Amino acid sequence: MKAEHYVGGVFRSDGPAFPLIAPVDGTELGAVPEATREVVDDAVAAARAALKGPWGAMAAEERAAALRRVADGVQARFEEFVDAEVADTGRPRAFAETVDVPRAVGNFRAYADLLYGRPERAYTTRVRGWSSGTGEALNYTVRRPLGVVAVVSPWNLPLLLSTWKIAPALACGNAVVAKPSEETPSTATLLARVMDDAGLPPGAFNLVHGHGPGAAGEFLTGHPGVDAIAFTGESATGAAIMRNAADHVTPVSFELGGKNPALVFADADLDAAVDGTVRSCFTHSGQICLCTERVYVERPVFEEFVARLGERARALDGYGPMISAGHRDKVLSYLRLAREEGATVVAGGGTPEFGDARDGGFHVQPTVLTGLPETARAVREEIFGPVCHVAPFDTEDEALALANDSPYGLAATVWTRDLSRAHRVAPRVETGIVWVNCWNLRDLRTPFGGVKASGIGREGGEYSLDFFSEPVNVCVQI
Ligand code: NAD
Ligand code: 6OD
Repeated sequence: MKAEHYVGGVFRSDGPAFPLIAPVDGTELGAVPEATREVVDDAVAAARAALKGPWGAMAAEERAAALRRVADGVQARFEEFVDAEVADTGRPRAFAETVDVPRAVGNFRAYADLLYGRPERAYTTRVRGWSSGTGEALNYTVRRPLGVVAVVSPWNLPLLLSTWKIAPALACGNAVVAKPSEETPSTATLLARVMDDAGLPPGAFNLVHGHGPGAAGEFLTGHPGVDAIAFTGESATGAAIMRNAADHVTPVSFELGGKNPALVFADADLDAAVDGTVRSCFTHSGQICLCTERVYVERPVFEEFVARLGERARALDGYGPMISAGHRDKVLSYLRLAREEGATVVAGGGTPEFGDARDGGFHVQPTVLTGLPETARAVREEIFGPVCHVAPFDTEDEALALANDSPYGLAATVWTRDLSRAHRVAPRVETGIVWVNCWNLRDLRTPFGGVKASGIGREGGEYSLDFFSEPVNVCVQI
């Protein structure tokens, strides 16, 4: 798969190239063009021109039809998308087949559905005598696109997370300039092909490749021609983008890092809690922002839970590599640190040996730690790998205090069979998402996002439309 920029309806690969490395075995997959400031300028200008042309004039129902053609186009090239995502990320093929690509199709369909039947999302409010002496007035609200939207996305769920923003941004009538992660450019390039085939007017969707700091990501998010930024990635990157965006007071929607807790109460269905925690800690080798890294278990079942989780972690195979050598080294550095800080390694703790080509890749063993104080860096900082720390608690209040003692607040999981406890505990966990007796069960209409250092704003269903459009009130005196 050859990565290319897509600017104003034209594919191009200008700019210096950098190598794309396969995380599964360290081999070179190809070269990626690094967008210069000029390429980014062209993309923003093309997006602006699209807003003034046929794309800007398109009715909402025509946009919905275009999104459906994009969904159909991704579906038609399903296997190519799966191949590209598997090559770039090293993830298991089944994951790309059941999550990444179907969800991308689902993202375009969900926002096409949301537009259908209410072309301009006009809510009409009739107000009588709303200001003394002025009499009766009719107020109604129309939704206007924000303009040029920059979508900057990470490597962990490349297609899913970029389309999660691109679809609603286009649905609302914005023009998009997307910059995928430098580690995972391939499905974005395929998506540009699909947009082209679907007949989106030139400039409605643009794609630039490249790195973040001092490069394409920074050029784009600091660009005076960008009207809004939708970003998913690390909290520190969010802070850098916010500083860059501040000069132009550009609005941001941020989905950032986490250090997600799971609370396992002694009354939980322990089989389900162990199964769920294996999934929540180790899916995609912990490289999903919603993955659990801190597990708190009520003391009567602590020993049994740790033993069972450790056994399951040791038996895991094929959850995929870390995205890069650099990220593998970062995860391993946390394992070293955890040992120095006094951790007991219940399972994993290093790199696996396969005896085949995968030994050239960036793998880390699924790892279960215990015995660290809550102040340990491995307990406080996001590792973003297949590593969890398990600690005991004695009371519900203590469990909540432990869960909430974090700079992050993205997602939590509560395992209990006590219905009252579930409803009592869930709203008190300081995260944007709380799952009860499940993990990562997603309905695309629900609000998605984090509190504290885990993000700003919510996406999903109407919440995305609220970010990607501007309500304008019209008041007519009768
Ligand atoms: P990252 O922040 O390093 O990079 C994300 C994107 O930002 C990439 O496209 C990168 O090129 C770009 N970027 C980097 N520095 C930039 C800068 N200064 N200006 C503009 N763009 C810049 O994140 P990552 O390593 O790709 O992804 C992993 C992180 O993302 C983890 O922290 C994870 O928790 C987080 N994440 C959060 C969510 C969520 O929904 N909250 C989802 C997925 C990932
Ligand atoms: O499922 C989603 O919509 C979503 N935004 C998932 C994010 C996962 C983070 O890695």
